[in-house]
Amino acid sequence: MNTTKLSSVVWCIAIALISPFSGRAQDSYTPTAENLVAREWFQDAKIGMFIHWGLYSIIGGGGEEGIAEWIMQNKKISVDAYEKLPKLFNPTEFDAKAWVALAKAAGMKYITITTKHHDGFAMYDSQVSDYNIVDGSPLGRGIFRELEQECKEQGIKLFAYYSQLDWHHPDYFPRGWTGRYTERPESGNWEKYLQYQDAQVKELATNYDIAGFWFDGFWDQVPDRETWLKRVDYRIDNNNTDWKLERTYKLIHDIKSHLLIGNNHHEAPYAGEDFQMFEKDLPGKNTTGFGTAAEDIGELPLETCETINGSWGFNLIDDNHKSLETLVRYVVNAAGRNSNFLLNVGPMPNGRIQDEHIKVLQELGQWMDIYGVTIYGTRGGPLIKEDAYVTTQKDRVVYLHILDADLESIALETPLKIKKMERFDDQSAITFRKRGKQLRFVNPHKKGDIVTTVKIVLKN
Ligand code: FHN
Repeated sequence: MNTTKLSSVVWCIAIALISPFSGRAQDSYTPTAENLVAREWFQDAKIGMFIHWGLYSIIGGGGEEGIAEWIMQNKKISVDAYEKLPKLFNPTEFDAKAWVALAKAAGMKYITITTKHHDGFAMYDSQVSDYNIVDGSPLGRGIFRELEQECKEQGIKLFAYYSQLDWHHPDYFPRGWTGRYTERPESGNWEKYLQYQDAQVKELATNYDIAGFWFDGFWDQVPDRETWLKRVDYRIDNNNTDWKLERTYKLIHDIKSHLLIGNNHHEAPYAGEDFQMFEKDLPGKNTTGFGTAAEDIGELPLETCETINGSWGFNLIDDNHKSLETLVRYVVNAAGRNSNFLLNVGPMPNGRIQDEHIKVLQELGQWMDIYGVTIYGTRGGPLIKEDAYVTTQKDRVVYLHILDADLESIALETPLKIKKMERFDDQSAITFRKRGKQLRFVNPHKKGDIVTTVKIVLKN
């Protein structure tokens, strides 16, 4: 090695040793065979139910639009005042069996639920802190355990949403850009907080039969909201805190290597993660402004999450319920972009899911009963035209989902060698012309189609 090379190697090692940003995630992560199998399952599963449920559900947004699980932050509620809520949380109508059955009826293959949201209250029987549903609420039942057992019973998987951000724990310090009105002491021990977080994560990974973790709140660690709204790379600008992701991810994978880890940090994946998520957006669209940019889409399985109305947690006045058409188009658009769709409901404080949501979920399930073949187990592509159509593919069949009913005919360029084309639902043949790479056919749209799905069978 020449001296220039040698000095640059020494320099790199020195930077690695002194840099506060070194070793943020597992530097190298090789998923195990079990983990790769789990990723395949995840990609095949395609739709899941997201559930935001916690103390905040009692307040239902306080009569204001846009507030639900963020009420502690948005209404500047102190820890002392918020701590009155557990005693009021008595959702006697909670029925794990009914929730899981509803998810199944909607065609969902997994449930992801808040085991701890930003308010810090654990929805499972945590031994690390008694700020949890079993020790703290009159209900006194571990709803996460009940869901775990019911999911097993009904054959669907369960993921644990876990907020890294914590508005309750005194050691979550330095504060990020949220949780500053909680009247906690302006001091704390960051490492102690991480130990607490990891102890809870360990409980969840060890004691529950789950499929993985859905982390959130990592993005809190910037100085202010303005910085957060700008596209920031948290690897560089994160309030001088180190989340020690490598430690948390390794802890989980050492317990059960198949557990899938995703983190809603809105950035390119970090090593140690197994799937990448997108919030209120199709992958890469970033219409929210705080989402993940197109160039940050990595190689991992993808998942996009969305609210069934406008709120994650229960909001009393939110009537902005999405229609069946909107949800079906979301499912199809996500699958066409090789992504899962995680649809959120915010159950009410009595433990029930709103009737409007039950209805549309059942309708979605009826649509999935017919069209599921074109979604489950497929991969996105190979054809896509924004707002016009997307495709999914499995083996020698491509499913073309036409989103634009007004398109009279479709002309596109593709090397695909086509044996036959037919409407998916009634198998009626579609006449097509293929000259070289040019494919042309009349849009077989029929009145009542939410999307018009065409089955394209490829030649061997
Ligand atoms: O702040 C949370 C929000 O409450 C909700 O949990 C969503 C779900 O994707 N994630 C965060 C915002 O990015």
